[in-house]
Amino acid sequence: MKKKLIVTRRKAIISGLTAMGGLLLPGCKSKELPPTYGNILRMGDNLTYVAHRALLPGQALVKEYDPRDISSFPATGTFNPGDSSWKYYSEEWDKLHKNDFADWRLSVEGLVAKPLQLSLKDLMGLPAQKQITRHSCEEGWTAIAEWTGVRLGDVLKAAGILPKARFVNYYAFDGFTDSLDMLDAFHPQTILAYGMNGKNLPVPHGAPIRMRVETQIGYKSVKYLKRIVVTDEFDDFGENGAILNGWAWYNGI
Ligand SMILES: Nc1nc2c(c(=O)[nH]1)N[C@H]1C(S)=C(S)[C@@H](COP(=O)(O)O)O[C@H]1N2
Ligand SMILES: [Mo]
Repeated sequence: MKKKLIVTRRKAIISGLTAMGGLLLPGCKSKELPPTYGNILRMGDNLTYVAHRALLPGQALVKEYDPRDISSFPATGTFNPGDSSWKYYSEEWDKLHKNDFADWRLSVEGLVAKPLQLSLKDLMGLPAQKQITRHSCEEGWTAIAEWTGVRLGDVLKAAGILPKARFVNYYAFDGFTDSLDMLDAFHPQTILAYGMNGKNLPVPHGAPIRMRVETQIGYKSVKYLKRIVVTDEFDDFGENGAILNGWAWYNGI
């Protein structure tokens, strides 16, 4: 009897999902579903993505905090790409670091009218934005910090993204790679951060520049940025990406 109930319930869930898919699909352009749609193991991602996109206005802001809420902030994952005993050691980053990142450039390329090579000075010359937000790591901890940077959207506008563009891929010196759809890339709180709590971004937290994606879980905020590529095609980035490491591509908070 109990078993039957479970079966029935599962059927209900499945038909619920199908109904929801049916409801959403007819008028649904592919951009209203995550690129991981169709993978049965990733059904949960589809629901989070669709629910967030349907229920929240695209540009809803995340909560910002008071300076007195700023907390201690552990560094995780890679915390020094210049450590040659580390498996993600980057000689390139190490050299740039030793010269105070004077030669560091952020490459913005792909489906853009004008590819850019931005120095730290170039980025700091764009309108700056400060925000005190909570970071949530998939491992269960959270921390609050003040970030200073430029809107990713401003950089993309400066490069002139082409109409076909659908994703913004970003690559780090330690191999970390991820992507955002256009809604999150142009979210007003998605910034390229060069400052943390009023100081230059410290090495453990991603110097010289990290992504801050305040609308999603911590691992989307990739540190040690090197390259941004605008594209019209989803890439899971193999073992450098979230999916193969068991994480969701979309993980809205
Ligand atoms: N390049 C790079 N970015 C990264 C990581 C990493 O290991 N390398 N770890 C991610 C994870 S899982 C989290 S929770 C945050 C941690 O940021 P923090 O080290 O500033 O606390 O960075 C994210 N970005
Ligand atoms: Mo994390």
